[in-house]
Amino acid sequence: MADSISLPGAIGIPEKHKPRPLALDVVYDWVTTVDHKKIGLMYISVSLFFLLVAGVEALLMRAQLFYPNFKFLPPQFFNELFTLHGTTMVFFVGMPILFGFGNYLVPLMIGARDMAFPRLNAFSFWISAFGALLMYYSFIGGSGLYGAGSAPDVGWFAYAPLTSIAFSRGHSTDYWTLSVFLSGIGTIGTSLNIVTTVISMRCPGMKLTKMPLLVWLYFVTSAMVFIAVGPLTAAQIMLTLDRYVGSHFFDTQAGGSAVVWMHFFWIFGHPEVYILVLPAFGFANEIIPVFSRKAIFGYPAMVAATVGIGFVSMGVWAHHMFTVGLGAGSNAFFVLSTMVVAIPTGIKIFNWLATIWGGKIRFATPMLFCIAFLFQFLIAGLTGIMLSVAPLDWQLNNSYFVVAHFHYVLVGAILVNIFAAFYYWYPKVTGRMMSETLGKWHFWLFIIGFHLTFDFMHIPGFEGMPRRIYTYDPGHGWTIWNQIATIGAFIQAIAVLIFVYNLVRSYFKGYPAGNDPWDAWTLEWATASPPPHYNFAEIPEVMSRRPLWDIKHPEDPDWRYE
Ligand code: HEM
Ligand SMILES: [Cu+2]
Repeated sequence: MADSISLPGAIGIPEKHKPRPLALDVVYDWVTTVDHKKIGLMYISVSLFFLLVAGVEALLMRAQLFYPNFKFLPPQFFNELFTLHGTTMVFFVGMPILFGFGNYLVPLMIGARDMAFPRLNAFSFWISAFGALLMYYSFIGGSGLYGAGSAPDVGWFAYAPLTSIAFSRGHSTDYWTLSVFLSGIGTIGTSLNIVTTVISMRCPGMKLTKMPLLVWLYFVTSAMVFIAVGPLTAAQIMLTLDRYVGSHFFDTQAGGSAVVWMHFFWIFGHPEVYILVLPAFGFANEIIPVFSRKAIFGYPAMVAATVGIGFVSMGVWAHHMFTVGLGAGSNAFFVLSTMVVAIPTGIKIFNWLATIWGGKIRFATPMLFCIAFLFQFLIAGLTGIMLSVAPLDWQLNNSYFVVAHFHYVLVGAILVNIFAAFYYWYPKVTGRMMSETLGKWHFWLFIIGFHLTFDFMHIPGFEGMPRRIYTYDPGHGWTIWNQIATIGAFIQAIAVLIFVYNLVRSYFKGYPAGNDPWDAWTLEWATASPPPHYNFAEIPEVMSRRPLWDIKHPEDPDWRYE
């Protein structure tokens, strides 16, 4: 373990001499903190909790789908489950966990002491957390927990007229609208913080062309949030006006249009999947080089591809609406624009492979997850291209082929790289290593479970199984594929429990990590583990994209070649 580099001034009062804070002091400290590291960890902890909640929802749905005509769950509750599962996983797991990592890492990686707006940072976290709580309060806020509770039941994209006051009685839809609206405000606040921090708080020498790629990914992601979240927020305000003030924005019977809601939602919804996947790409950009012992291949192309994806992904949204009847002209445009996304994405996959090629690979758990990500993201991309062919999408739209495709991206690429990030940066956050043995169990069980759940799911999709059905007849030949998928889902659940156990156990019993257990090259590894609250006693100065490489290899520094 290379534990050699720590910048001057990292010395403080030895822990053992500090008086033990009272529990209340600790709670007060976390509740009132404006420290980006603590706020990042709170984002990550709350999201992990909701990952387990949404995971249980997924298991309940999979159990219901194990047998044809199974009566394990009532249909109304199934509608609530997929609505909550989808909404929670996207808005209260994916976004906050990725912004949690961004909050923790971006200031450290650019050599700053904190985010540009610490109080806004705290506000953004608490309003997002409140949004998540409000969403689940809906279960008890209405008429009881089981059966017709008032949990939202309109699906995660809440199409009109399902959400109209005529169809959606009570406040179930309002809980969806308000909690997603609040999480949107939090996300915009955090994005504003990240963009301002990246522009104005980089340490001396860190030009934009010398920033770690992960920081670039968060920069572009945050800029996309500004553009994408606005339309969703506006549509939610219009929906609430339709429900309570009698306007008719989405009311097709009164001069409005249900299709307009779809445009507004997917103008947000498609960039949203890139807002989720770009930070996950960023994790791969940091982990793959360190475990291949080679600098990333094609840094400038990686930056250009990221910006390219940011732009193009804003112009593909109607590929979710090929069956709405927008007309051949616009369908053709959105077929082409969707296919164009494959170019910058392909560049990224090529550059990751070129980085691994000829490298001295260390198959530690973070790298294993990144290798699985590479393979699974490629498959997810290919089924995405299939669905971008409008005539084929007319057959597969809203089928289980689509459910398999987006889970291949959300689980196979994003969640898998989030796991990689945990194993990679946990030593920095806690000062202890996660268990590699438990890590390997987590990895192999999760990957086997994942492929059992989502590979075979494409088949009933091809055979016409619609999404969101709570049961099906035995005669379709879908039973075996659903049973394999359900078994896979439970295997994934066991893997996630091993992961949670590893997180908790390692906090108390993990090997001491030191400052730089992976012999890495970016600035966060130059601080102590965990970093002091002020991050750096003296703001560092960098000369290349791998500042720690330069310090460790003065005989052959990177700045000579950049
Ligand atoms: C890890 C294991 C997971 C399993 C077994 C699982 C299972 C399911 C099931 C059974 C459905 C309902 C399908 C239907 O009835 O149409 C569903 C829908 C969905 N899932 Fe997952 N899921 C998992 C992870 C995730 C993750 C990590 C995300 C996002 C980050 C996610 C996002 C969604 C979304 C957006 C929907 C659509 C909900 C809707 O139709 O409104 N899932 N999932
Ligand atoms: Cu899309």
